[in-house]
Amino acid sequence: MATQTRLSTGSDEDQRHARFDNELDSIRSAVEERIRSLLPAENGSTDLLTQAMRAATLSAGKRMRPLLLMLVARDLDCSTPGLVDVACAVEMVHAASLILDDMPCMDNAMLRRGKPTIHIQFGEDVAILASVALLSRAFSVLSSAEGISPFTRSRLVVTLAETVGAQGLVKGQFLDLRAGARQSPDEIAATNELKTGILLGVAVEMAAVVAQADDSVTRSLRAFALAAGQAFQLRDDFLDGPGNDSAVTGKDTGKDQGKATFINTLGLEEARRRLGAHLRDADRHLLAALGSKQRTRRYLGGLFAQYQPARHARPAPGQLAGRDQASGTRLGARFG
Ligand code: GRG
Repeated sequence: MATQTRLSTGSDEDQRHARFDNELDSIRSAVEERIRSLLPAENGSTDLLTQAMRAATLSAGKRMRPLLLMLVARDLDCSTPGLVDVACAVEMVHAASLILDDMPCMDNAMLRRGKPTIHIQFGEDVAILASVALLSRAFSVLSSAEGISPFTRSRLVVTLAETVGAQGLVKGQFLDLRAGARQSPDEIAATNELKTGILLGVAVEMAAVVAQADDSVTRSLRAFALAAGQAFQLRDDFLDGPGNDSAVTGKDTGKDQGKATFINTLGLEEARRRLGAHLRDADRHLLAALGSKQRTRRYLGGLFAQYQPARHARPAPGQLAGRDQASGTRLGARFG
């Protein structure tokens, strides 16, 4: 009897992992399928604009923002069908921003998601147009999302527009490009918030708006996303560092040389410590927002379990390729 209980406890845990992995896969597939149908269909081999839009959104990204949006909504017991469209709109904005970020006048990157960047594949003119077209498609998708009231849709549109604009993502990118290599830790954190945290923040905020969550829950969710965004930007900076292989990360490395990042300014050890502190903050805010609901927390735990910056910033073989895992430990505990 005792053996049976032990065996069934072990297999329950495995089943829980498998069920969660399936849930993540099915959200990713639903989002990708929906993006495919929301974008214009390719009209022959000369239709470079459509090809570029589809390549930028449907290439092998993690879909972190749509996953966070959908998981937070499920943790808030909301399953409105239109949520997938809201998630697709956020992913389109993200893809539009990556196209521009990679261009020669910005990061001048050659490789993204294991493939040549969009301007390398299609030309700079097409890349700019594809980015603008994706951005405008994102807003049209949001303004007609199924099963969401006109009032809520207009709130979503305003929220996303303010996130992208001159006080949001665009400002973050401007600061990243032009603020210079000598910045204080607070200035670096402010740039990282605008560049990365703000789009994670809008994803969880839009889930809260659709779920009609209380203001206090929405505030905690936003604080969670901003802390997770700081952690995620640090993870991204570690991936840019020496010893990382672009064959593993799928993108160029060394792009942060001469830039004000925490690693360049404060060193690897302090950057690693901050990453752990931000993850623990994220965990605290998530607990305040969602209590015992675990989907969002498990996803974030899995994302960071796949990458732990070693003291020399080189991921162990396969560290980035692992499956999503449910982390039983406190978020950030392993980062010191
Ligand atoms: C027109 C929407 C728009 C924006 C203009 C160019 C720009 C302003 C902003 C770029 C900001 C930027 C690229 C920040 C980096 C964020 C980041 C950490 C990207 C990597 O995200 P992942 O790892 O990528 O989620 P995948 O490929 O998995 O989707």
